[in-house]
Amino acid sequence: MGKIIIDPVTRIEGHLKVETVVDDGEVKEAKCSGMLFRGFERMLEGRDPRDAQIVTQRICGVCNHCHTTAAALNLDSAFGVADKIPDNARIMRNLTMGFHQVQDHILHFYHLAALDYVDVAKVATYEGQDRALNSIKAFISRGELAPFVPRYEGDYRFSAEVDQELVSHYVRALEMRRKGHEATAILGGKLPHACAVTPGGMTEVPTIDKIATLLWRAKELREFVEDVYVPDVIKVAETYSDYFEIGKGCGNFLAYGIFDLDGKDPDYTKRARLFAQGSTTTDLKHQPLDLDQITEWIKYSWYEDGASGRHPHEGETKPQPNKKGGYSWIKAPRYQGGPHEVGPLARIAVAYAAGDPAVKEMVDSVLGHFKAPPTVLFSVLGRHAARALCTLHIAKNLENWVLELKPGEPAYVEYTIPEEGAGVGIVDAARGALGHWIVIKDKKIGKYQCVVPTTWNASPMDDKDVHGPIEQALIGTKVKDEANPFEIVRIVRSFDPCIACAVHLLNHKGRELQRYVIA
Ligand code: NFE
Ligand code: MG
Repeated sequence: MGKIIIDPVTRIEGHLKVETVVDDGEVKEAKCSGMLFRGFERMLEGRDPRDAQIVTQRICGVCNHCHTTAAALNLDSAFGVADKIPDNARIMRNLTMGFHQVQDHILHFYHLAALDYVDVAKVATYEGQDRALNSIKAFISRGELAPFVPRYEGDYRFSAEVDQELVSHYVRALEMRRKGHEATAILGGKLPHACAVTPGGMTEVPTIDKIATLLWRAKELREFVEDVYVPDVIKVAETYSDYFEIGKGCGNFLAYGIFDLDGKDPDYTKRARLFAQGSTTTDLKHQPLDLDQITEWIKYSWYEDGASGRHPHEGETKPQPNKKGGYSWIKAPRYQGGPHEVGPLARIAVAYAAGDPAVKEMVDSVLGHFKAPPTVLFSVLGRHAARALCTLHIAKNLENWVLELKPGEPAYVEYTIPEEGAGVGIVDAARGALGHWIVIKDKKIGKYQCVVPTTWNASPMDDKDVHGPIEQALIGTKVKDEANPFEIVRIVRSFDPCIACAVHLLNHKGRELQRYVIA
């Protein structure tokens, strides 16, 4: 029996430690630990509610725009204007979030995850004219492989030709991400941390020149997703098909839905969205979303006991760094009392279960290609495929949304800040269900809680000692080579964890010194 401790897990956003106990080549126990304490929710208390729009975006440099959107919806609801947002603003919010998510999914596949499967070292034998590949080749010939190391060695299965093609797509993907960011900035005012999305709508207005410049970016991104990203994911899936059997997880899925198709219903759980809200399990039967079913547990988290099991509206964030038994700064959110996976796989599973014809057609076509039943979705490769399909679905809608914009029509509605009140904003961020909750007292923020995607996925055990989704996905996994635990990192990265988001200011007092151990 030995321990494999990976700390930090590289090529993710933030500082995640994964500790597994391996016996006889199998993971018997797994613990996911968020190793940073941040204090965003505490920082917000006593401030003007509108500050939440500005401050929460700074939770993360990767998915800041998801927090932008969630905060705007939250404040719209607290200010009583959730159903009064002009269509122009609804569509511009969809577009900024859509362009953002397309580039973020591209980031995850090419820049964070693909290098688990692609051997960059094989660029050493490249003989073509591609400038990017030739500069990488020059680095390799000098014995330098940064920034592609550290990495594990062994299980790389593509031919040199395919590896080289995929590395060239890694470089093209950087350019595509730039186009996605530009598009979000055109409507968002700037990026990261857009300033034009505000409660009440948008301060940016659509104009003919913006529409034209968004259209070509939308087309280029769609073509990249259709012609490069989706085929590359299929290539990985064909060559590493055993990863359809690995990393199943907890089997419960939660999605808040995203991209409002109309803004009439003030209740976001019932609003028509491009991706449906709800929950499901591996039986793919759809259940409607009920936000009252969300609780956060802290038995194993470094927070003061006493507030365990509360709904986010009643939640507290009181750090207790050396708490006995604690192993993470991440809380353990639960839905209907149980752990739930969130993210692209949950989004696709919930939409499929809800009978969304477009999602069903995409999923059935991929399953048909592999002649496989829907159960293969609940796996490492299922998550990558689901992420690619989410990207495709968004990319196919961007051009239509651009053409729905109406220059000259309003994009903003006035509001007043109530003396007392409460609000909620829910969206499916790139990495999954993201909720912001506010309680207003004396026109100031009384409480603010964010329950973010990676809090769900990388959660520690709850008060009933039930493991979180990533922990469950690791337990039972066979590890072929303990010195190169590919299985563990491939499982963890398939969830696309972001620890900056998951743990809510770095506090030097609360941070332990890390030991890097692979034993
Ligand atoms: Ni920091 Fe985030 C996304 C949010 S994940 S990346 O997507 O919300 O916890
Ligand atoms: Mg929180």
